Amino acid sequence: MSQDDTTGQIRQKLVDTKEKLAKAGHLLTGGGGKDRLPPGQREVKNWPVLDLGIQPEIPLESWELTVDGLVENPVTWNWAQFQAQPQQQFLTDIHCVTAWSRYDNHWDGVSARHLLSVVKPKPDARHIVFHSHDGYTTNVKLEVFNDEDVLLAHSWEGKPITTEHGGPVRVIIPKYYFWKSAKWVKRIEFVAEDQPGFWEERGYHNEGDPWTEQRYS
Ligand SMILES: Nc1nc2c(c(=O)[nH]1)N[C@H]1C(S)=C(S)[C@@H](COP(=O)(O)O)O[C@H]1N2
Ligand SMILES: [Mo]
Repeated sequence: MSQDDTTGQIRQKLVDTKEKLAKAGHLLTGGGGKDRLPPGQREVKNWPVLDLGIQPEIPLESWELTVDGLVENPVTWNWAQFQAQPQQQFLTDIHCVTAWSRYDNHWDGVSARHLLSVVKPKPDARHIVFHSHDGYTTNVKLEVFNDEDVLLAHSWEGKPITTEHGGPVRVIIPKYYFWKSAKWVKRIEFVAEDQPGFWEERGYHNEGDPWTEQRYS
């Protein structure tokens, strides 16, 4: 192999790596020239656990996710069916309303965009309610869920998401405070009228954009 060919190969590797990084960076919350840390937040390296005092254990054999309401094609997936959906990797930051942010979380799971392509929301579907095994609920507009960085995650940093962090499957909505990211999700319901969830009924903001500090209502 000539010197030139070898250099060419090395360069291509560099380009590939940078392309991957650029693609990942494109999915980062707060990318596109903004500061990375939203106002009033501080960066943490650990991953705090927040819940209502219940951490439901759901064996994979009995795990199910139902997606229903105002959709053309409601589905209930068991674990094998969920795993059979196209799997994608995501790299996102977490911003919790209790003022911690955690950068560069690697997730594996099924994209919201894929889920939407399967269930096909009806025209009158405007809002989504997430229902979890601990009785927790949270709400977002359909347009917030319908984003390229939103997913149903089963793995974090290459390992199954632990029970305390919402495994087997939790929602990840990176552009909003983390209370919108339902742990132990069991049902995703499409509705016409907005239905405030657990924290939204208890003084949290109905939206939750960290960049404009939509913390409390
Ligand atoms: N099912 C469920 N999901 C939930 C919660 C909860 O109590 N139950 N807490 C929310 C809040 S307030 C936060 S900050 C994050 C915490 O996720 P973590 O424990 O993995 O950091 O989960 C959100 N999703
Ligand atoms: Mo939170």
